[in-house]
Amino acid sequence: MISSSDTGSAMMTTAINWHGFVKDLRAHTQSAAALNSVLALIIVEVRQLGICNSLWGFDAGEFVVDDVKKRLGAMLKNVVTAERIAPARIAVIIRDIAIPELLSVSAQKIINGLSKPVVFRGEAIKVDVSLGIAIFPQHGVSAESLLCEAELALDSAVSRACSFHITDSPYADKYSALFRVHDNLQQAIANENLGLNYQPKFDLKTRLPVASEALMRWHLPDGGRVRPEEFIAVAEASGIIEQLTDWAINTALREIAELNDLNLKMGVAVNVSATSLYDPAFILTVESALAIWGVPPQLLTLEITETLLMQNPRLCFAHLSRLRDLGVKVSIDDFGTGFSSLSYFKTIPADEIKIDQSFVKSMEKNSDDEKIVESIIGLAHNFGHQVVAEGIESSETLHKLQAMGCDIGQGYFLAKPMAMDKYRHWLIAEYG
Ligand code: G
Ligand code: G
Ligand code: MN
Repeated sequence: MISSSDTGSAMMTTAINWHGFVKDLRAHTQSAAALNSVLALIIVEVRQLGICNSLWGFDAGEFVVDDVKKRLGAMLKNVVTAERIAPARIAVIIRDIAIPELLSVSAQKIINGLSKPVVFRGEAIKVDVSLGIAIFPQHGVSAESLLCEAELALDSAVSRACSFHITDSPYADKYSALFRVHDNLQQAIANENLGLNYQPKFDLKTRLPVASEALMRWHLPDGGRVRPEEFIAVAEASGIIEQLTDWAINTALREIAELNDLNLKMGVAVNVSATSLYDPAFILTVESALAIWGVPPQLLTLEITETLLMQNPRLCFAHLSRLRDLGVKVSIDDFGTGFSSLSYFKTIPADEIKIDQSFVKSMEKNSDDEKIVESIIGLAHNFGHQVVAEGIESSETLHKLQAMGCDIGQGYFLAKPMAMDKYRHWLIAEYG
């Protein structure tokens, strides 16, 4: 955030807010994906800030950066964020780009707008900037990849002594790659090349399995498998995610109904991504899938990541409440990484909190992580939520979690994800 004083002579500083910026960028790329709109990320580097510092002092350097940041925020329309992300770099997000080809005009406008010298204590300081630009979704479908592209573009501008550079090489490639993945996923659904693996979740008191988490796998014709991290973001950006979520819920319920018929009454948890939860039709999808497969709603849990929840708590909470009204359970996934505030926590419409596996995995080595796990368990219990620990990889971790009163456990030490055939045989052999 800006902390500044405008007496002109006092110190003026703009704090570096990298983490805040990345969080903002994630939120904006995700809402752009949901709205099918284009956004631009521009990184502006103030050149020769070091020289400015040594000629006029650090106050002057800070003043220049602050001034550039303010001018950037005011210069273009649709600027949603302008943050200092490094000592000499300010990143700007522009949303609703109608014609990406015109971004070179915006770049020129920025360069012109910043060419007027900054006046500091009577000195006119000339500011020289370089710009790196990347466009969502063409150049990157995640905040991280977009940042990389913009940084690379900036490096390229600096190294070629250009005032700005818009990522170009992967432009056409990535655009067509997006469509290729879209087509391939559509075929994968049609040709049944998608599958679900089931990883059991155990009651930690009885050590009996109570449910499983359905994890999507994309089987390639050459025998390879693609993990969801690699295609969910693309599926969101290319608009095929609704179909995927629909498929996952229906497949999980169909397969769970088959287990029920064998008297293996197991719940199932399905991961739901941002775009699907925001879609008002999603509630209908869930309701009709439950009816089609005749599965009691309390056997279905929907896992929503905490990060997604915090992007638009009001809308998410409203949709989650309606899902809970159907009798479906809601689980907050990867909890502890999404910075939800405690004031939200008290109103989260959830049945279950899943502690992020990063804390659980390092509990043995890191006593801070152990404290975090223990605190989350206490917090969740105080609010009447069940707690799941995922990523249990050793008996030591398991015993500690049991001693802490954690309700449910999931992890490689207990059981790995299995295809349905294997999962069914495993259930019958161990508990049938
Ligand atoms: O096994 P694993 O690599 O399967 O899962 C990686 C990530 O992908 C996890 O964060 C998980 O929540 C997510 N994931 C797995 N299956 C699905 C799915 O069906 N839909 C969505 N949206 N995410 C999934
Ligand atoms: O984000 P989500 O909680 O949905 O992620 C589940 C992911 O965690 C899946 O990729 C699953 O395969 C993985 N997973 C489950 N248990 C363990 C474990 O004990 N160790 C590790 N490394 N990964 C696990
Ligand atoms: Mn999950």
